[in-house]
Amino acid sequence: MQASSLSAVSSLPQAASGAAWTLAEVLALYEMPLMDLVWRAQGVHRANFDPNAVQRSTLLSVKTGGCSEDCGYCSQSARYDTDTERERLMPLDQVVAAAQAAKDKGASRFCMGAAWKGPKDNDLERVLDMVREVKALGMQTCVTLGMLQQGQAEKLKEAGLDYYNHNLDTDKEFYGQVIKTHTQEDRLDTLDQVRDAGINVCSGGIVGMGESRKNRAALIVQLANLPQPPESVPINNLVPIPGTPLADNPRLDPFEFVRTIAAARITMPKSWVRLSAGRQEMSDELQALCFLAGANSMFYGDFLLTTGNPDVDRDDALFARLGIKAV
Ligand code: SAM
Ligand code: DTB
Ligand code: SF4
Repeated sequence: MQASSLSAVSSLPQAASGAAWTLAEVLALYEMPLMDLVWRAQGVHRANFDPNAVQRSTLLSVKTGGCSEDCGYCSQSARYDTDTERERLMPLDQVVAAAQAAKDKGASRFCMGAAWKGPKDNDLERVLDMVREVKALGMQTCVTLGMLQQGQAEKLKEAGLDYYNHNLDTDKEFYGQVIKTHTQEDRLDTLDQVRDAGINVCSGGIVGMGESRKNRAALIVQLANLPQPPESVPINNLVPIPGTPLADNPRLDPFEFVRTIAAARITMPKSWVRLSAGRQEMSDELQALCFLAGANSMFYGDFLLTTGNPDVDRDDALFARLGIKAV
């Protein structure tokens, strides 16, 4: 095919206007020549966003390790012997100081993560204080606390929460091979509660866990076909954690990661697609290709939750070299 004009590329696979995406359509995106796919994704990106702006959130693990859940990729599951030390819920003043430091470095959102199956009511009260105080600094707020019980999302909304992160993580067909203590259906239930409470949804997944391309496409279909697509879609590349079952998993071809970003951009044109875990191992050139494929948000700060992220100096230099502005 001659893919040298916009019209030629526009005639490539796409869901009918307003219709749900099918697995065949998203698989067809994955199977396009990479240059055509990236060009198509960049076209969708430009029609919906400033192509030279990237949103930056800083993460903080406010409660680390000792999690009851069996997620085969995670350093924080109590079931695996990893280097992550268990820590209690962080005092409020430390959280606020970290948020202020992130704001001073130029992050617009502060995301607080807890290694829980879900929050107990008394833990939630302490997180609500964190949300209120971080919001008062003039930052957007995000938390990722696991599965919610009835009424908890409303309390978070009242405290001023802007985003709740809860990933579908992987195709429902593959889910049980990696995550043994809850189902993807449980996660969908929490996403419904977040949506109903009027909080922005942040939901995406992890690639590189040994899933097939079909599994990756199915996850994208599922996210895109939610009653309303998530406002934020994190795409994580597995960070292999020694001591977990996925520690020695073969690495995903980086171009397959780029294809996943592009498929998310094309199927969720108005969502912020987040280039998430795994960035520390990526070259600057690969990250630039991810931005070209439609990624327009990322985690900014020297740490993710328990693992490293590129230093802020490296990220600031990359933004300057690429002419990207932070939003
Ligand atoms: N316990 C909560 C939960 O499971 O939603 C919040 C914290 S959990 C660590 C947040 C997300 O981090 C997971 O859903 C997963 O997508 C991502 N994640 C965790 N460990 C990872 C790893 N080793 N590599 C890539 N992503 C990872
Ligand atoms: C998301 O999708 N990725 C972030 C955030 N949401 C909470 C977490 C990545 C964790 C990577 C492994 C670690 O540092 O423990
Ligand atoms: Fe616990 Fe979340 Fe890690 Fe699963 S991903 S073990 S729920 S912290």
